Amino acid sequence: MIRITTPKFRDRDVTDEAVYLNRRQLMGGAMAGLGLGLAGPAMAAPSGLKPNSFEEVTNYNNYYEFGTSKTDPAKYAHTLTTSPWTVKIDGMVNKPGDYALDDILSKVSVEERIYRLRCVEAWSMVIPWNGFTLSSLLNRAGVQSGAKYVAFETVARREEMPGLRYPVLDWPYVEGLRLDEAMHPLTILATGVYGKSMPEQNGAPLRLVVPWKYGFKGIKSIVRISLTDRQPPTAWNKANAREYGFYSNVNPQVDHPRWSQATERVIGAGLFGSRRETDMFNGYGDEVASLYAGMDLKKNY
Ligand SMILES: Nc1nc2c(c(=O)[nH]1)N[C@H]1C(S)=C(S)[C@@H](COP(=O)(O)O)O[C@H]1N2
Ligand SMILES: [Mo]
Repeated sequence: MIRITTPKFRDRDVTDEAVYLNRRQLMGGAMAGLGLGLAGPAMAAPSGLKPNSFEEVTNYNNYYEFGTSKTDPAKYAHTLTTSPWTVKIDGMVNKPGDYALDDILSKVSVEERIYRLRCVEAWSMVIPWNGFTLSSLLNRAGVQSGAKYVAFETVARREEMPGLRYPVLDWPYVEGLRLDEAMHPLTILATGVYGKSMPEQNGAPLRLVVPWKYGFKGIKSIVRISLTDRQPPTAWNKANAREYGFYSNVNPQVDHPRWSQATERVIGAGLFGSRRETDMFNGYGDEVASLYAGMDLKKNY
């Protein structure tokens, strides 16, 4: 189900994880009894997902600005100053400018979206995000008719991000989507997990989530969103174009040059984890396959 919360649903409303799961079950039962559900986009595709624990979601991360090990972000990302926060929206929009995060949040509705996250490294989780559709923000900024792509940029602060000392990637981290991908109702800007404001290690205060693409498309701690008519450069593609394409749709039939993408390790499933078969478009094919009709997905990886 989609649980609509107000944009101000922050720390003071913290729900303990056990209570939260319990309440979800109760709501699920109530909704089923009323014959509701399966209407909104969040209910479509993989249903009945059991979220990973808050512990797993916040202690096994990729955020290279804070180090390259999975436990570095939880250790170091708390040094990031996330308030005040502004997002520059520029390029081919009618209302360019510096948008304060509070102002952005005051005009959108924050919902819960429980999505699979499939990392290109062949592991996966299920994460209960809180967020709002990227389309709602882009519509507010007024996308001009010639715009074809959306470019995103992560904050880059050497004083606060120890990983910037190492040239692992060409900082700042940048990402991009085609405009129709950006406007798709499954594409969200996330402001939290488990009903709590976004932990720094997960990309506070605002990060992208595109559930049918590999996790690295979900750029964290966004400070700039630009509308453009040219396909924008992306951080991992610049680092290794053969291994990481612009589209990066989850696809079990297109292997990474160094490993298979046919299966994935499920984080937290048993002592040694377990494997599941990877789904085309990460299980969201009914919603998004039409975006790629006629495209050769082996070439456009
Ligand atoms: N700025 C930035 N965004 C990033 C990354 C990063 O290193 N820097 N890592 C990406 C990768 S590889 C993944 S799998 C997801 C992980 O998100 P999570 O830690 O919230 O699960 O964030 C993505 N966003
Ligand atoms: Mo990833």
